[in-house]
Amino acid sequence: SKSYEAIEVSQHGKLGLIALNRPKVLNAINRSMVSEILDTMEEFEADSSIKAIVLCGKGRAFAAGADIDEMANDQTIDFELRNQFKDWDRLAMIKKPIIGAVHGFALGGGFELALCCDLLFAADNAEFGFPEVNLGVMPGAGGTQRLTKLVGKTKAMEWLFTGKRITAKEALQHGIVNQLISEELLLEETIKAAEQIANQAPIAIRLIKEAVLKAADTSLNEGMEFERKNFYLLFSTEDQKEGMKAFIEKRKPQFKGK
Ligand code: CO8
Repeated sequence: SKSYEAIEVSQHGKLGLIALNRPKVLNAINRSMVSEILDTMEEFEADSSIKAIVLCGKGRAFAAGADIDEMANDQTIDFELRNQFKDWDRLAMIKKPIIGAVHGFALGGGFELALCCDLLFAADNAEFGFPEVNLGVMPGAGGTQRLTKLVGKTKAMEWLFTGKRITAKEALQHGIVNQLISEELLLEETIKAAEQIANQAPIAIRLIKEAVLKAADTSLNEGMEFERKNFYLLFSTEDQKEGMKAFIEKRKPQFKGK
């Protein structure tokens, strides 16, 4: 298997697992970490044995943000020439479901990465936040947009202006996370939930993800048209025939992802 600098990669049945792995710096996200994550996700995307992706952090945090050491001396034009966020755009193109498991800190770029997950499970000790303002900057990988779409202007503005941390409980109340789990059980329970999704009809899951993400980006009418086309499209899958036949025959469906 390949070796990585900043992540650990494994396969668990139908799941592809990515663990952020710079525990000494609380998984501070440097540029090579982002490109390793995306290279791996694209490999998972191309691997038909993998149906869902789990993202977690090693050590005591999910990720405490972008690597400040790497970024401290950057100039405006460095970002422009490097096209710094192209890997984050690749992340938005991943069609398989991404399930995040957050424990400890998910700050700055770490929070942005968490917000890119389709489902998010959090340990009771998870803390989210955008402390960029304390560094004289602001989020750059979607934070102002995704947080605002998710929780609305009022809380987004407050959290982004103050940099204050959002507790796991608050994150649950505001719909940032799906469920809280004790830290010891977090990964195990996240894997169980991901396995359930991995056992659903893969093309249905894929088109659901696409349609839900579309909702954040489009008017209701356009979104409905998009949904409808995806709904029609599923009737050319074998899994639709199998799913409905199994219901009628009162048995469990055997989905093939075709
Ligand atoms: N970058 C680099 N190193 C870090 C980072 C980071 N973001 N966070 C923690 N570390 C390092 C610390 O420097 C420390 O290293 P060392 O042991 O060598 O001194 C080690 O990790 C452990 O951290 P602490 O000793 O500070 O641990 P504490 O438990 O005392 O504190 C905190 C934990 C509160 C999380 C604290 O480490 C902290 O405030 N970290 C910085 C948080 C932050 O400001 N994050 C936002 C960064 S800016 C950002 O994310 C912009 C996003 C833009 C786009 C995204 C691109 C990826």
